[in-house]
Order: sequence, then structure tokens, then C-alpha cells
Amino acid sequence: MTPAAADFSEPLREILGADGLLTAAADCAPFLTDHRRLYQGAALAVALPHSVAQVSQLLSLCHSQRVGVVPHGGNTGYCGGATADESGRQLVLSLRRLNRIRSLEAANYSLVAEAGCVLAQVQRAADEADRCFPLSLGSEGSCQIGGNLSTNAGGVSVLRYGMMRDLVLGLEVVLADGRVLPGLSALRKDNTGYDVRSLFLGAEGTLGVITAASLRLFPKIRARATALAAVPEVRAAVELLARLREASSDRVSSFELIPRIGIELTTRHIAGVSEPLDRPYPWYVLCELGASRAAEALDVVLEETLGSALTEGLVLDAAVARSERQRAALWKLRESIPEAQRLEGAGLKHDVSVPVGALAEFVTRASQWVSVNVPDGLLVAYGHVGDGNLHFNVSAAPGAQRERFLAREEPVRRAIHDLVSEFGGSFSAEHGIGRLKVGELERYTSPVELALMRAVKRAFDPHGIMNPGKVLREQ
Ligand code: 2HG
Ligand code: ZN
Repeated sequence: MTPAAADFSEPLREILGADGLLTAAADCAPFLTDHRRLYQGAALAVALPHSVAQVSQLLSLCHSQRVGVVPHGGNTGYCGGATADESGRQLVLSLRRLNRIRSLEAANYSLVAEAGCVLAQVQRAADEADRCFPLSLGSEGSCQIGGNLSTNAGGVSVLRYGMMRDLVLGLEVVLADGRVLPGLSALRKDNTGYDVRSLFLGAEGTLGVITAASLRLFPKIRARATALAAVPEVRAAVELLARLREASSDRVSSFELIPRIGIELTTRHIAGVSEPLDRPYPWYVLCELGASRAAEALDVVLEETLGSALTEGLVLDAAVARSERQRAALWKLRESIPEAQRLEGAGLKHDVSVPVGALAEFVTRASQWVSVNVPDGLLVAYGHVGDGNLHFNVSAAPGAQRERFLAREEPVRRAIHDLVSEFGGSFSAEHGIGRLKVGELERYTSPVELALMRAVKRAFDPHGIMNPGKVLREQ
């Protein structure tokens, strides 16, 4: 520890107690790199508060000392938003000990969870009360609610239930100067001026630290029908989605696009994943319907809709899950694509969205660009068709020279994001900005909106101590 760090750790320890502060390099190490290992940070220490009062005292100290604070959740983000910079002068603030479900009101369909609750813990609490908290992501066993809120997480149920922003009724936030904003409302209607709390959603800890949230619950899902359908092209997937929504009274909860290469990568790299249909097909969709009434015949709706689509050539083949085990196998296939892509080797990620109706044309044009301009790359485009959100990723083809492939990152990103912008889309559909996309935000956001964002940042965090350099460049 440097002398400055040692001086600062005294008052920190007074606030947090002996077990609330990590300073040894080995203890801090897991908090100092992101899950994709894009960044390696350094820090004064890692704080582990267990109460809101401690977070408040800690921020007021950091505010007076002008020490940067980096909020840290489950560390599953894709953009380096929770990683300290290299200066060694920032403090990592882990929320993991703030992990209580404070209350659950079944009649109000709401619960209050602290920021450090793991998403699966919140899902379980809702389930035990015969309710459903619908946010669902591959990392739900380790990502934390505070991170989900701060990054406005998406996932595989957005189509039906919305993003994290849509699942929030209220927030409790500690501001940069240590004041506590009490806002754990359980109200569905509250039309009282500016929606100040919503600014913290998607702010990635740059405006304050979310310590708890009041979350919306839904009726528990008791009937499900899940299938993997092969389709000839993306246009057919989009058409099938519309038909399923109509036929099921809008009960489609997930509709995920998987390219052929997604099956090849997962069967090659992930134990327990096997070829789902008899023959290979160019594209697949994993679709799931859900209803709260146990007797709802969703499997009939699904089979009938797939059956008529099959006769018309919109669907080429399909496998309907007949058991929970088969359903889990289909989801495993989908959810292990990112891991399989990582195991395959170097990859370039683009988390983009365009209007759903424009998705097919976007994929055609962007794929053409990749095949002409990245001859040593393999397109791995998959994701949340129902939200118009694709992970338009490119993996290094077998035999590609890694360094040469990775050197193309910037021009590939530019071409894809420019095309997305031409389609009126977003260069960051669900993964946020973090540190990785600060330049992209500056490039694709209108000057008027950027000026407003900077004004908000100055108003909430005048000394720039909250997650410096994330979302907006340090001023
Ligand atoms: C998913 O949908 C995640 O699986 C990860 O958002 C996407 O790794 C990716 O590019
Ligand atoms: Zn995704």
C-alpha cells in the first residue's frame, strides 16, 4: 500500500470495521479485472459495507477527499463498467454484503431487494410467494440486482416484461456527497414531477450508488411451452414471432435467434450440448410461451402455429420440449453460446439493436460487409430477435492469425455501428457503456443529448467522484 492509501484506509476502517475493508493484493485482485478481462485496474482498497449508513459515510468521506468510487456488483458486465482505472487511487465499493430481501408484498406484486442480492435470489423469493420476477439472464446465478439496475439489464424475457427499467417501482440511492435519496415507493402511479430516480437506471454508478430497489412482480408462470424451430432466414423468424404473438394472446416470453454456427460452437465446446435436430439448418429460434393458468394449453398453440408455418416453408423443422429436462437442454444450448464463442478463441462483440421490422435487412447487409471485409472471421449473430437486439459477434476463423484478426476491431466496429445508426438502431442495446463504449456514445449521441447528460452528471456529482471515466469521459 502507498502512504496515501495507508492514510486513507484508517478512516475507511473506522467506518467499515475490520472485516469491511480489503487491502491485501490477493484479496483485492478478483475485484480489479472485468469478466471479459479487457481491463486490469488497481485500487486503494475494496470496501464491503453492510449497511446503507456505511455507504453514506463512505461516500461523504470520498466526496470530501475527492476519491473516485467504483461501485461493484457481480462483475458480470461486458463493458468494464465496474473495473477501477489503473491509477490505484480509486476505491472499489462492493455491494455484496447488502444482500437482504427487505420485504415482499404479495398483494401489491412487489418486493424490496438490496443491491447486493443475486438475481436468482430475487427470482426465488418471488417464486416462493407464488409470484414471478421476470428478469432472466445467462448470469443470473451471480449477477447482482444493483448491477442489473445500474446497467438497465435486458436478457431473454424483455419481449414480454421489458428491461430492468420497466421492472422498478422505486429506488434508494446514496448520492455522491453521502446524502440518502429515500425512494422505495411501491406505487404504480406517482405523477409528481421529474422522474429523478429513473436517472440512476442505466447510469452505471456514475450518478450515485443504488442500495436497494422496490421491484415489480408478476403472476407466477405455471404453464410453459418451449420449442426450437429451424427457419430458412431471419425474415422467417420475425414473421414466426408475429404469428406466435397473435396465436398465443401475446404470451411469448422469449424468442431467441440462433445461427447454425451457434449450434456448431456449443456442441464442440460445451459438455452436454448435442445437435437438436436431425439435419443442420441455417437459422433456429428458441421460442417459449408462458401463462399463469396451469391448464393453459400453450403446447397446443405452439404446435399448431409451428405446424402451419412448417407447411408454408416458414419453418423447416422443429423440436418441442416434452419435459423440463428437454427444455433445460434447449436453454443450455442458447445460453452457452457466449462461453462457446470465448472457448473458440478471439472474438469481436457488437451488442446492437434495430427496429424488429428492419432486422432481416440489417442482417443481410451487415453479413455481406463481414464476409467481404473480414475474410478470416466467422459471423456469430444471435440474440433477442423479439427486441430487435442481436449480438452481432465475429469470431476468428480456424487458422486465423489472432493478432491480425484483433487488429481489425476498430474498423469492424465502425462499419457495424455506422450501419446500425443508418437503420436508426443502437450500438449498445443491453450491455451499457461502461468504459468500453464511451467513445461510441460520444460519436452516436446527438450533441444536445450529450450536453444534457453532462449537465446531469455535474448536478449529481460535481466533483466527479462517481465511477469516473465510465459512460462519460472525465471532464
Ligand atoms: C447473451 O445474450 C448475452 O447471451 C451475451 O447478452 C452476449 O456475449 C455476448 O455477446
Ligand atoms: Zn444478450
